[in-house]
Amino acid sequence: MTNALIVIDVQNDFCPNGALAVAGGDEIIARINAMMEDFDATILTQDWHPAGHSSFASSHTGKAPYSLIDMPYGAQVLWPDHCIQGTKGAEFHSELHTDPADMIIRKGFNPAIDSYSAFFENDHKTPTGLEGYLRTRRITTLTMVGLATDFCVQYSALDAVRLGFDTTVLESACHAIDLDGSLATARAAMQDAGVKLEP
Ligand code: VGL
Ligand code: ZN
Repeated sequence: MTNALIVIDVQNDFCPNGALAVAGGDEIIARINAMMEDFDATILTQDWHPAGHSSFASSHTGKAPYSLIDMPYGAQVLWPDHCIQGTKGAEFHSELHTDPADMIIRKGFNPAIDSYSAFFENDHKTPTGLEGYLRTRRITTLTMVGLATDFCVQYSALDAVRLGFDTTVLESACHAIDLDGSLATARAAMQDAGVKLEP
């Protein structure tokens, strides 16, 4: 068994004072840093949108942040502008240890499709390349931590089990956005799909 720690989107915009701040988002960082040495590989993901991205409410006239829109690939939540390529908000939080990372995978750079999952864009078809990276490194077992539990962590974990990886979400090292009960829905979906939820 070769295991990897997948650290999802621990970026300034998802931490307090960020554009899409997750309450307590920075409180998980010390724990994540300490875990890195226990894994064969550490992989970081980075939400990385071009300005004017189609997941931004500001790109749709008359649409408010956190409302829903129908995209060709399905329903999409519209977000405040966040994690714009090259901005301070898109940088990793300064407390996150990035030197131990073997690989940093960026996602959400396609202007027309959002990408919550570290494996596939929100059309559930366009790969990010992470699957091939893990398989060629013979990594079979994944532990996921980071932000946000109910969006990028959830979608990454669901894709991971579907692809056959042994997948655990360590809930104390994640934080949720929790829009209209989305955390409870996400936990149930992950459990049903065979993701191991650990405190
Ligand atoms: C995320 C909403 C939009 C996340 C990314 O990292 O969970 N959520 N972009
Ligand atoms: Zn995003």
